[in-house]
Formats: sequence, C-alpha cells, structure tokens
Amino acid sequence: MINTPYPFCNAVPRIETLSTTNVRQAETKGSTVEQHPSNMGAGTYLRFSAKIECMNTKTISAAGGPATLALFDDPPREGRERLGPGAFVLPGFALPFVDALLPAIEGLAERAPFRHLVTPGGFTMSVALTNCGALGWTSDRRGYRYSATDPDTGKPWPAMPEPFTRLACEAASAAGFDGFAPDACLVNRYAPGARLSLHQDKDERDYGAPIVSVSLGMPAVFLFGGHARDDKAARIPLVHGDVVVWGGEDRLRYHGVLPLKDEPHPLLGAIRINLTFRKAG
Ligand SMILES: O=C(O)CCC(=O)C(=O)O
Ligand SMILES: [Mn+2]
Repeated sequence: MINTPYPFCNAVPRIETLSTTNVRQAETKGSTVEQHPSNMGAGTYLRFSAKIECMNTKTISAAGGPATLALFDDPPREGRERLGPGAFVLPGFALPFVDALLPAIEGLAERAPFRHLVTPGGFTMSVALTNCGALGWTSDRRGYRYSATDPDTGKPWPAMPEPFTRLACEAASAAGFDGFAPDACLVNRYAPGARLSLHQDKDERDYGAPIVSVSLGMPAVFLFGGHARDDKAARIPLVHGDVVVWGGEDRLRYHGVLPLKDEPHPLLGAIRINLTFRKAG
C-alpha cells in the first residue's frame, strides 16, 4: 500500500523495532510493515506510516490523489506577522499553490534525487536536499557553494517550475520586496528528528534580494535569531503552507530549525519539505 501519492515522501519509512503484537496492531491501523531488508536484527521493521485520518474523518489514500486536499477544511490564515523590519511570516500563503507544487517536487526529485550532503567539517546533514533553478546549493569537504550542475549527475539542475517562481515572487511582494527574481531553489526534506542548526544564508553574491522560505508537510519550529550566533532566537511554529520572508536589514539574521517531531501530515506523511528561494548569482 502507498500511503501518500508522492514517492519522495514514501521513500522515508520509519525504522522501528516492533514486537509481533505491535506489528499486528500497526497493520490493523493501516500501516504497512515490512521486515527490514538489511539484517538489522530480528524484530526490526520498516513502517510505512498509516493512512491518516484527517479532520472530518476524510482519509487520504493513494487512489485519492492530491485533489483530495481536505486541509481543505482549514480556512487559509490571512495577513502577515512581522518578525523584524524586513522579516515576515505569511501564514498559509502557499496553500493555493500546493496542488501544483507537490507534483513538481516529485518530478524534480526524479531528475535530481534528494541526498544527504557532508559539511566542510565532515558531518552528514540530517536534512536531505536537492535543487532546481539555474544555480543549486551544495556542500562537501571543500566548502559550501552554488553550482550550475548537479555534482551527482553532472547535469544542470532541473529548471525552476513556473508555480515555484510565481509563489516566490508573490510572497516576496506581499512582504514588501517587489521584483524578486530567484535563480536558486533549495528543496530541503526533513524526516522526524532532522534539524538545521543556526546559520546565516550568506553564500549568495549579494544580499540585496530577500530569502523566501516555504513550509510544506509536517510542522516545524523555526528559529529566528539576530545578527550574532549567540543572540536569542525567537521560536516560530510553522505549518503546512506557511511562508517566511526575510530581507533588507534582516537578510543576514541567524536562523535554523529545531529537530522535527514525528507528527505526520495528512498529505505528506512523516515529511516536511522546505523550499528556500534565493537570488544567488
Ligand atoms: O527549513 C527551513 O525552514 C529553513 C531552511 C534553511 O534555512 C536553509 O536551507 O538555509
Ligand atoms: Mn537558511
């Protein structure tokens, strides 16, 4: 059974140790449980999370497809919440775009698969990522940088899908940044436990353009700090469809994401996707 229509989500099963009774219970609740293919020891299973009942007892199923967006029953939240002179949360701003975004993410993940990069310090990032647009952000032992080609395939990154660009530009305008022309979209994929430590986005050529950051799937707590790493960071809860924009004097503020809780989303399952749009070149 597939639990979401999007393989980029289903590619991340939870690895759990389950007793035989728990396996039966999980299956009764609609999860698919398989013995782990590698020999991680008896009793280690992959759980493809259950079909999830959402509000009003609607059920998302593979056959239902994205059109069943019953989130459907959540009215979009309006307005903008100010985090700083040039920084805003736009609650629910991306919701009208979701039906177009998800198949596009699926398509680009087929051409430029998600991967866990190594930092210059030698750590493997818990967040998996890929890119689209003229430039893609990458990291390895030699450093962080933008590249016109995917180092894994040697090919150019997939073009930025039109709904991505439209969403990014409209969100930037709503935050007061007209004329945003992103040439890079970093697509981050978080599973439960994945996190992003406090950092500044500063690998771009100039800082005149804002950052536009879109949240999809599981909720997260976004940390929005100051201009020094030690400055106290505000904790901003973000949910599916929220967009954060920061630019102008807030462009270089430290930010990050706390380790994600396992709170599966009706459409994406136990996954959070973040789209970070930048003008990099
Ligand atoms: O996932 C997020 O909300 C933030 C991502 C981010 O800051 C980055 O990729 O640089
Ligand atoms: Mn960032």
